[in-house]
Amino acid sequence: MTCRRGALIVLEGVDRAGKTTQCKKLVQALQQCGQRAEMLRFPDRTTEIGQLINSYLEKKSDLEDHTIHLLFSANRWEQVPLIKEKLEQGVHLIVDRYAFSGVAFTSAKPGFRLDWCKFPDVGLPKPDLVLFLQLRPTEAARRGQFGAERYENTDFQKAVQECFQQLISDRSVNWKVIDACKSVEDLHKEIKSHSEAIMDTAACQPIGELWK
Ligand code: ADP
Ligand code: FDM
Repeated sequence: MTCRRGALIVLEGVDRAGKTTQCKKLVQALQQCGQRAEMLRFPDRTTEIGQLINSYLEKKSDLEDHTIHLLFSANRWEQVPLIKEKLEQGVHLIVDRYAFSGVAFTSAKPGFRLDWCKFPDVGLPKPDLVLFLQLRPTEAARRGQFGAERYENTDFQKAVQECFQQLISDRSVNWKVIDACKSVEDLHKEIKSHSEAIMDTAACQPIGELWK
């Protein structure tokens, strides 16, 4: 078939929910089945904007809250030509965090409204599927201590979780909430099965525009 595009699949969730583990396993499994699949992650710390973000997250620099929000968004927009090109070539993109993390982490800060936070990301390539790995803070804590990066504290993470819940209630996005307490292998099977189903549906559809 000639028209088949790749699917844009995003994994979201609180810290230590298993996003990175599952993105890597999914890409590997798809490649082993002969599919073209690649992983992306946001923030992409390798670009010039990504380096500013990295320095902020590592607390080596301070940036005003609106400014860092817009930099996270710009860090996605700078990858849009590549994202579209890959999808059109039939490559499936498995993405570790996307605009939903952007909105949830900024709107968890005092004085930020959800709609203001969403606006810079309106029109980004719309994920065909967003898998939200749901994990209680007590379970997440068992997976190790927080590191030293910005945002890595329990109270802030709880506020982020509440903002994610608001985003999940938006039916314009194809959310699947997954219980992240399961074993790595069980989660992988579930995620692979949801992903394969959406790949067939997405294949002959145009790439959508997020929140438009
Ligand atoms: P995230 O990218 O969401 O922060 P990671 O994939 O980096 O999460 O995993 C965080 C930690 O939890 C790692 O030590 C990883 O080995 C462990 N982990 C990942 N998935 C599971 C799981 N399903 N059950 C138990 N531990 C897990
Ligand atoms: N984060 C991530 C944001 O605040 N906004 C965003 O747009 C994105 C993509 O950056 F604390 C936060 C979420 C997390 C940190 O951590 C990135 P990882 O470990 O690289 O996922």
